[in-house]
Amino acid sequence: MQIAIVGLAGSGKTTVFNTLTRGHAETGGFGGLTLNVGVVKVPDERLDKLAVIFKPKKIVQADVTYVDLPAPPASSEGRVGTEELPAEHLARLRDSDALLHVVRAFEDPSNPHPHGSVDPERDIEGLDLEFILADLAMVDRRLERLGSSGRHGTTAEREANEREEVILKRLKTALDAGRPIRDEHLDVDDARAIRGFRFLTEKPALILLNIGEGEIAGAPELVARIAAGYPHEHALVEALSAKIEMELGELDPEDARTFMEELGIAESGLGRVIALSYRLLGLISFLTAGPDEVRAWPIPDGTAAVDAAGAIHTDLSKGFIRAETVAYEDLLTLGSMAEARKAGRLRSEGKTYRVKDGDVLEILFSR
Ligand SMILES: Nc1nc2c(ncn2[C@@H]2O[C@H](COP(=O)(O)OP(=O)(O)OP(=O)(O)O)[C@@H](O)[C@H]2O)c(=O)[nH]1
Ligand SMILES: [Mg+2]
Repeated sequence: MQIAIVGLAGSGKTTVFNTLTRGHAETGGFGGLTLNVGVVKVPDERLDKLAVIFKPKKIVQADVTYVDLPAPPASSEGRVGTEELPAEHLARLRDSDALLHVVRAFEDPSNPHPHGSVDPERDIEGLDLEFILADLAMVDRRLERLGSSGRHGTTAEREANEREEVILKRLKTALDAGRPIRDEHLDVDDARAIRGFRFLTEKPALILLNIGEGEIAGAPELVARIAAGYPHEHALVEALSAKIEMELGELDPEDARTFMEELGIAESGLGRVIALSYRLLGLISFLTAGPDEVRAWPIPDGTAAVDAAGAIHTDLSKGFIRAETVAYEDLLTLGSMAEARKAGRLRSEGKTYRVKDGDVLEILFSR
């Protein structure tokens, strides 16, 4: 799973990246073109609790990759233009599963906003428009090609082309009206037909308002206001003081606690953002537990047991017999798989069983 950190120049993308990855990438680059990549372990206290029971050799958390993309340079017309992004960056962006859109909400007279004022709504709209234009350019190019060469080929090819044309025209109407593709409620077949384009406005987005340290108390109100004005599908709004979180991450836990008390912060925003990005991607975790390892496996919500087995290894999916399943809470209360079985809480589930978050699975398979 990969999440792209996007946003206007100087909004705090690299600061957020450092916070999430506990990294030390250079901030304040102002239009520098460095791309940062980091892997973040998803905190999951269930793993620690299971480890007490199973005493495994290791604990493996689920992970998410974050890519910090530099803001696109201003185009000749003064817009930020995705077309000006280096090809490698654009490919990274398209290959991401979701967007973490960092928006400047902090005031800092010593570091003026490039547009002269701090205005989160304007900035959100600005970047959204860029992404809409980038998708629209792809749709137009493809429609043009389909118009000229799409009439050739076998019957099956022509039919597929016609079908694609219908979907793309629908997307064009939406994009022309300023609507992101994720608002279109495409059915499964249509979504599959356009998957190869990796449209930017189809990706789920987490709008992260980067607030100043003096604005933490007002954060819920700000989030509510921005969310009310952003009624889009697969979009969440959250606030974080990136600079503070980055500084917190550099302190040892005791000092961090004192610092948080001084600032009146109840909990660190870091875990919240990681958990939110997980939710945004529609991911859940199933767990495996044994003497070797206790581990969380990320899968899309709705995954069938046979496919969940495949996330561990393709052999497990090919030779799938059944999944011995117990809910994490039951396992924790009862203390072992054997006790769970005695208590009738261990279920044998077949291929099509829809795996739930926190299911502890043992896959039985034949080679
Ligand atoms: N006062 C204040 N400054 C911040 C905050 N977050 C980031 N900054 C500062 O804003 C400047 C830009 O932050 P970066 O994280 O480099 O922003 P960026 O979006 O990565 O910038 P580019 O990569 O150049 O587009 C740096 O000087 C940061 O220290 C904040 O919450 N409060
Ligand atoms: Mg940066």
